[in-house]
Amino acid sequence: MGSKWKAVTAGAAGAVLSFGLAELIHGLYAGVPSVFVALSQRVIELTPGGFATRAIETLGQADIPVLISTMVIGALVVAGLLAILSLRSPIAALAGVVVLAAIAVAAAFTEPLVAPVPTVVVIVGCLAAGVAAAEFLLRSSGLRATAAAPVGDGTPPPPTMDVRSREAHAAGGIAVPRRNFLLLSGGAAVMGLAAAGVGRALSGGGGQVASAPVKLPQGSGGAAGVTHRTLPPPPAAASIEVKGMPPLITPTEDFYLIDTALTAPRLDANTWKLSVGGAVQNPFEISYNDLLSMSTRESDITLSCVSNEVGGGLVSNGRWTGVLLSDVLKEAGVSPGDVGRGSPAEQLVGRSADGWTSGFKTELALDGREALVAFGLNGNELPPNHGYPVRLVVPGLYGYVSATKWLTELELTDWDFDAYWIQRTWTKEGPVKTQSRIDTVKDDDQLERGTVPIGGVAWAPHRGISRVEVSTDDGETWNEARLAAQLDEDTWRHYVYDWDANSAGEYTLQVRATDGEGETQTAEVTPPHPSGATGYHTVKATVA
Ligand SMILES: Nc1nc2c(c(=O)[nH]1)N[C@H]1C(S)=C(S)[C@@H](COP(=O)(O)O)O[C@H]1N2
Ligand SMILES: [Mo]
Repeated sequence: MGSKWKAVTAGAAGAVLSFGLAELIHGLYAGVPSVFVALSQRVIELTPGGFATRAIETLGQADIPVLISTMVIGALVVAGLLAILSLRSPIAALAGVVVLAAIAVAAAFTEPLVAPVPTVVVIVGCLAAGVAAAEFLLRSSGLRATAAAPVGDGTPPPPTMDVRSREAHAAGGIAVPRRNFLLLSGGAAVMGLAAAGVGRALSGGGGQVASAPVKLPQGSGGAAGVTHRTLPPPPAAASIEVKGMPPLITPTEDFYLIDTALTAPRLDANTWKLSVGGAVQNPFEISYNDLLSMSTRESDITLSCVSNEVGGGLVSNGRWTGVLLSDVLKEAGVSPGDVGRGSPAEQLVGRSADGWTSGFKTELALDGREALVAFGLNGNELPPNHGYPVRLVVPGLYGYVSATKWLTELELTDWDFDAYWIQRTWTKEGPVKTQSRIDTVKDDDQLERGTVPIGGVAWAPHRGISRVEVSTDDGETWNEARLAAQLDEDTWRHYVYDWDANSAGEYTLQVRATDGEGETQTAEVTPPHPSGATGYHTVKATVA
């Protein structure tokens, strides 16, 4: 092993140890953010539009492993280079570590729940531990034997040491047999990884957390006119039961997940507050309990992501509990006359605890649709990854312009402000495009001759679905599908077409939906960026 590679190994082992220790402490005390997550988070935000548009909007899905491995490799490379540098100039390497400390502190300080002093102490302490470990490894490898001797004490080496170590000792190195270098490095790395693993487990990183049923305050606090509207179970007629059909209401654990947060911010409902301000007459703050003491309602609303490909799974239907956004705005003294085009309250910006923002036309919150300041999903409190304790849900708008999770602030402002994804080149207004999906037949399915139910979901939230047609000949002819009862104009609708598949061959199946205003979805194929994918979902199957 060349001396450079030894130095890299020592540096990398030190880096793993410091990150691991930091992760462990984060697990024990949430006031110290995960430095690793904080750094990765800043990388996401600094990523320029082009890459961010494709890779990052769907971070909830496949891109996390890529990001994490890039970060890990990057950290190891930097640590290795610093270790090589330290052989020539320990001072320069130390300066490099100080810069790293500053970057880590800066990244950590932008995390939502940071406790400043402990965070600085922990970051400096963990880096010092990593540097000490790397230094120890460099000396144990004999690499420091020729360097200036920082801790030589002039005493004779113990007689059990081998020759190399004796030299190292004489030159001021410490007495560790050289052949154990790899073992020691590996040991340091394993300790670091173990610490990181324990830390992750303690902080609940990754795993879903079960959430409790929504509990509304009893007796409605005596306030006049406060109501809590709940919904009956969906009528049987609103569902079509065919194998492969998604449930009409998406179970919470299957609800799609998209956000830019590597780990869901863990907010405390007892200290949470929503501030409503900007261009409003009566800015105010409201606590979780006071929000739940307002009139509440359950609403069925289909939420979808602008990144959803035609036929994709980034769409789900939830039964949300919340307060009407229009009621909250009324509290702030906002009326429809105040929010028109060009007004200082034209845009409603939602800000989350992690600094993410969304924004849409304020008038959409006041036009009668059931836009919610939501605290419940499917009867339970919001799970952490879906925005606990409170989020926005606006029927008819893609999530990126409206559905702020971990909501802490509503700000009325003019149309000039560009929210998070607008800054990254997605369109300013995000109305959900009419879409439909074939769920009961998948690409490459081998079907048996006979009746084949071609079914799935169609959605045009807030406009509703009036018609779904299915083609089995690549769009040449279209057949009327049977629609289940519309649960709500804001939700998707089940459909099925019973296809009489009586001759063998290859078939191209397609579906298209018409919204409640009589507008049929466009056949033009466009990608998700910048305003949502269009085109007909197409499935190729064989009848045997
Ligand atoms: N704070 C925050 N809220 C957010 C996002 C985010 O990245 N951060 N992503 C939005 C996007 S793009 C979508 S599609 C929806 C997804 O909500 P879900 O994960 O609960 O399905 O959340 C929205 N709310
Ligand atoms: Mo999204």
